[in-house]
Amino acid sequence: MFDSLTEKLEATFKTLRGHGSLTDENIKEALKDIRRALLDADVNYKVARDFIAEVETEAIGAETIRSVDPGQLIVKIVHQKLISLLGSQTSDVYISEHPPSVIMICGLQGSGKTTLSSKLALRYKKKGKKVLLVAADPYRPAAIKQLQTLGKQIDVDVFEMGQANPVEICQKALSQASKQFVDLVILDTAGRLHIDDELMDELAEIKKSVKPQELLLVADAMTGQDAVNVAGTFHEKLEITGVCLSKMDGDARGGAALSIKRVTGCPIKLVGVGEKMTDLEAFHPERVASRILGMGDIVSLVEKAQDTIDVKEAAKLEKKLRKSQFTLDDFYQQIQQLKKMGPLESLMDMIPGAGKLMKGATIDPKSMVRVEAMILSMTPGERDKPQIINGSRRKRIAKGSGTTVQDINKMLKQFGQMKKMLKSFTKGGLRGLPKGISPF
Ligand SMILES: Nc1nc2c(ncn2[C@@H]2O[C@H](COP(=O)(O)OP(=O)(O)OP(=O)(O)O)[C@@H](O)[C@H]2O)c(=O)[nH]1
Ligand SMILES: [Mg+2]
Repeated sequence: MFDSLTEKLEATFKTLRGHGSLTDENIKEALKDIRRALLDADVNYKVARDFIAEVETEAIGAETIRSVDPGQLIVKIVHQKLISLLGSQTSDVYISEHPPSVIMICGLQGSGKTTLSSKLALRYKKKGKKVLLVAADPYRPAAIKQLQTLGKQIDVDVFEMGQANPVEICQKALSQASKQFVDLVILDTAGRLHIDDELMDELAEIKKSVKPQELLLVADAMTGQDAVNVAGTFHEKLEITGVCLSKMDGDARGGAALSIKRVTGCPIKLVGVGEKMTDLEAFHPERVASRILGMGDIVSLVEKAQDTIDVKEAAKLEKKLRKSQFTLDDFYQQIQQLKKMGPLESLMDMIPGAGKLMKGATIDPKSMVRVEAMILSMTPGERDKPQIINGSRRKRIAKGSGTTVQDINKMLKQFGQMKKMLKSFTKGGLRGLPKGISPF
């Protein structure tokens, strides 16, 4: 989502690098460009103005350090200031040591509350917690059904009392949770189209009665500065403990993420990056700042890989790679693992420099599907020893996979090249990566 901002900042830094040293003039020029880039990304104008003033003060103060590359120096300052703008430290969701811990989810209609409640439930279920989801939206009958469907999908219990009073629902849910030794209760409350007194009063009453450890607001990142205003009002009225930005996978420009902490004082704790139950990320200011500046975010990438890749399978694969026994079957398994990690474009942003490298070279999911179909149309023997795939076999595979013989030729050639490349990788190029992570 920060693509355009990243691109503009990179262009600014490149121009600066062209100069031998920093002067007041080239600093001013660069700052003007950075300010414009922030505003284009829909950052609150006061936030952008203060940001620029802070960078300017430091850059002018640092001007005397002549030995440093001027471009580098500004990048360093902007990086630090971005981290502070995004909230400095990672604020994780707080879970009480005395169960049940209560997380109350609130926000406007359609912001993503029910989705986020379920994603959170899955997150803590994976950590071994017993979770109870509570349908505290009695106004829309379909709301209960939606939560039940998601609960079933992730195998988490859902508490509901139909159209009863929401305060009562939450109280009853809590007493049931205590009896059943639930570790974490997540309250999915009702949303309204606009912020109104009725909504606020109801939420305040629930808060007073169940005393949640966390009161999280879900704000739609796509709404930009509106999300910031909503967060401000909710914080003022309810003292929320954190903001979760949903729909960060959309084409939002990043302004909400870059403004919320500074404008409202409330930290961003989580981000929703898709509709799937696993599309939830913790918000790490430093990593996001690095991503914005095109420095990549290897830590998140490795974490994501560790989370999704079957470590045992990966270790087996590594062994095969060393012995150069990588087959088309293994290739197929790798494609499946990759698909689990999410869209390739989002992974590319995390690799330093890859964003720039991949620019324009779109990764076509359709071609991945084609490769899958080709491999699936082969016999086990062919997958094991691609060298036996002669002309007539190629024809058969092309027919079976709805492709052409040329496509098969191309794929086999690429596979051969990849195998060669992987072999050279395993000969020492992989040391920097943690054990069990393959080079994909
Ligand atoms: N792409 C994307 N879609 C999301 C994300 N979070 C939620 N959605 C979608 O947004 C829509 C609304 O989400 P809900 O979770 O139902 O929102 P809600 O706040 O509970 O809505 P109400 O209960 O009607 O107030 C659904 O179609 C979700 O799939 C996200 O992070 N990314
Ligand atoms: Mg809902």
